[in-house]
Amino acid sequence: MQKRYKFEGARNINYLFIAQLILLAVITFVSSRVIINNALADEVNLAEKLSGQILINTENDGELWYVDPTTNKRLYLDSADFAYTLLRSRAISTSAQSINGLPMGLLNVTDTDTDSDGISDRLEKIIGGNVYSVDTDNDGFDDKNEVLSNYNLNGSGKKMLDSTLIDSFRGYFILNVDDSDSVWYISPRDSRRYFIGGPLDFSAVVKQLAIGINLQDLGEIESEE
Ligand SMILES: [Ca+2]
Ligand SMILES: [Ca+2]
Ligand SMILES: [Ca+2]
Repeated sequence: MQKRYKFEGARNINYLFIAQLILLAVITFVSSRVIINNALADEVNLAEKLSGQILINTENDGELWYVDPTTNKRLYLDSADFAYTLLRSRAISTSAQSINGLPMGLLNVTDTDTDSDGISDRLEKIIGGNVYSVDTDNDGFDDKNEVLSNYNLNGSGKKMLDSTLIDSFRGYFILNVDDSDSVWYISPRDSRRYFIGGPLDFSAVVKQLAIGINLQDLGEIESEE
């Protein structure tokens, strides 16, 4: 009888030990899944946070990246020329009316500005400004102030902004379907549209609106390709 009890006791201990091992394995598995899921969530969060932004790698010769807002993956931009061609080819075509419903920002571009009102001739021609007058509609408010305050620079009244459109275009490059020279970048930093008529304008966007990022954070955003 004693032997039998000993045997049963040993068997009980074995069962207990095996149960503990299984529990440990389960806990390890579950906790590692939690860690992995948290890491994945961080990646998603950073990619989402930087969606539509232009990034400068602060640790690798200022490499440029764009986080495509459709995929939240990063795209390598080899040069301003390359970036302009690539991002223009990806631009969403939309109407002039839609573009008009987005607030406008101005880039510091060294370019011909005949009337020195702070808006280049190229841009004035796109937005209906007079390149020979600092106050196109002669209402006492200069063109630059009207543009930055969302007033009509060539007529009375304030522009009607469309917050739904601003939300849906934030971070994208858009193209006026009726005017192939009218390409705009909607910066997620200030939700304003910036005229991108060529590589020069893209370089100005980088200087004014790009965000510095280190290698580690960059590695958390999935790369396209
Ligand atoms: Ca001007
Ligand atoms: Ca003007
Ligand atoms: Ca005016």
